[in-house]
Amino acid sequence: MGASISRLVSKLFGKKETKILMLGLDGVGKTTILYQLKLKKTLSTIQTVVFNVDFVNYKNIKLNIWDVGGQDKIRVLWRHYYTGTQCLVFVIDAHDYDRIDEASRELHRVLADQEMQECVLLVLANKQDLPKAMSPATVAKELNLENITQKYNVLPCCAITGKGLQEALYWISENIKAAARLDS
Ligand SMILES: Nc1nc2c(ncn2[C@@H]2O[C@H](COP(=O)(O)OP(=O)(O)OP(=O)(O)O)[C@@H](O)[C@H]2O)c(=O)[nH]1
Ligand SMILES: [Mg+2]
Repeated sequence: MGASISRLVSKLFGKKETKILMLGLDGVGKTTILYQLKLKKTLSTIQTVVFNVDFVNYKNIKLNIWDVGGQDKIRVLWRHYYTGTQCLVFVIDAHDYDRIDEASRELHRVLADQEMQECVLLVLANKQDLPKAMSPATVAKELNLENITQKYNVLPCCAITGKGLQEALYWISENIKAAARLDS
């Protein structure tokens, strides 16, 4: 009885805890996005060797964001972070035409894992400030997203200025809520 009342109270008034996993190739801007979301400013970054984790409060949701390093050699470690992920944020450098196929392969490898079948996917087409940056539609096509089973969206952003990141938080919060409603 006590436990169910406390569950009800936290459902009504408490912040929902969520796990957001942010992946992507090295240098695409994951850590810059995390700092921008958390501190609302651009900090200089160094390559992430393992991971950073921080939380952002958005509406009544506490988003625990895991930013895992994307260098080639450490991508094998990504799978250790899958458990409990409700939203995968996959970051793309939208002006890097040379590595979009590599990004697509890595993304599909992650999405095929058993532990990632229930999450939603938000692709961030970052670095929109750079010339000839790919649009979200082009990124969706290059990543071959049409046949994936996870619910997804592709949004443009610029981590340096923060443009597009509020829209990203909004989409995450709405779609994690929808997934939670389906679960209950
Ligand atoms: N022009 C531009 N540069 C950006 C943007 N976002 C990030 N960068 C730059 O891209 C470089 C790499 O950014 P990081 O945030 O360290 O990249 P990362 O994805 O965390 O890389 P790893 O930790 O190696 O996986 C830095 O020099 C950032 O300043 C952006 O929107 N526009
Ligand atoms: Mg990093």
